[in-house]
Amino acid sequence: MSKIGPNDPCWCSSGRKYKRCHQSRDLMKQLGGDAPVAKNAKSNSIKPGELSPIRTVPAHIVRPDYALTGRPSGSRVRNIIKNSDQIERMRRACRAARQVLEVAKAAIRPGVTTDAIDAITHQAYINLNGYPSTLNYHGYPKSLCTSVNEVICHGIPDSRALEDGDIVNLDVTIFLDGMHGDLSETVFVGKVDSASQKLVATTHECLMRGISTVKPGSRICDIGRGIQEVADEHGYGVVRAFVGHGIGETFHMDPQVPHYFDPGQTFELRPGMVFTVEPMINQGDWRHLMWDDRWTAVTMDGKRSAQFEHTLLVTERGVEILTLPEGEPQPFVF
Ligand code: EYL
Ligand code: CO
Ligand code: CO
Repeated sequence: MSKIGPNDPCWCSSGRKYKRCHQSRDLMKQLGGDAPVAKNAKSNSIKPGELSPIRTVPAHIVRPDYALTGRPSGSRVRNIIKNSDQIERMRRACRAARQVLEVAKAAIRPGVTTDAIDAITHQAYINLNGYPSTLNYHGYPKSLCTSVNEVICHGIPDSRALEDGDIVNLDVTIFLDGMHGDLSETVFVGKVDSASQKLVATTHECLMRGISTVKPGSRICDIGRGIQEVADEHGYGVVRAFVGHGIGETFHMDPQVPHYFDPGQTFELRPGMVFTVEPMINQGDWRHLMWDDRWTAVTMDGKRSAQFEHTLLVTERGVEILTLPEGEPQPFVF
């Protein structure tokens, strides 16, 4: 077989240039699967696996602007206050995102590869008439993120089989009715050690404490203050490099939502704003390393990290969580 050049079409038939698709993974394989490994990483640390070919989306599914090019068009959204039509479409997108996440969760067990989770999830988006928002977003190659153990976020589904005792964050975003809906949960694979159980439970508590501050007149920094208070009680690190984000017609827009306390973030919340809160909480140090794939963020010390994410609407009376499970009551109504 002749060697593929960086500008040749990728072998996976994605139609993208090799250098923009599988080249970095293939190189890593040749070099022995080397990923930057944390100082204290255990021998069972997560390593990059093989990627399956890019999955296709049927022609009748309405796509976001970046689906072909990988680049969001950059047409800035002028108004971050959503009207009642936009809010109704956000509710539908977020309800669908929740349904997709539940499908992904139901497939989790030891021995299943994260790529198999991607395949199942990809079909679930399509069945709901939605587009998987991560697919080709800045060139991201898959339909959800699967972040295992010390992977903080943006783990790419690959050939690695989930193992008994793993924790895995499943991060789902759907584009439906012209809106993106974004949520994630960290789940257990088989029987998980008590330290990991505590990390995951506390990370969920961090998310809910942050959300509890959201109401008209409160400030963006109140969210991070709440999250940081809970994490500090347990000696956990709050990741600073990745933040929550405004969401709607575009996947990521203003405002940015830090998960740590930054008193300079005085932006005031108003009814009609929609954004995510998605704290990443580390057992140890808050700092991260990036794998050579330029997507996967791991903890610097090799200890585990957990994350939960909801999409929220600021209402006159407080906050409406748009990505709650069907039938679960809103926890913060005033
Ligand atoms: C793709 C793009 C660098 C996601 C989120 C997938 C990853 C690394 C560039 C934020 C940013 C999900 O909001 C997010 N998750 O909740 N990029 C994301 N990608 C990607
Ligand atoms: Co997400
Ligand atoms: Co998000």
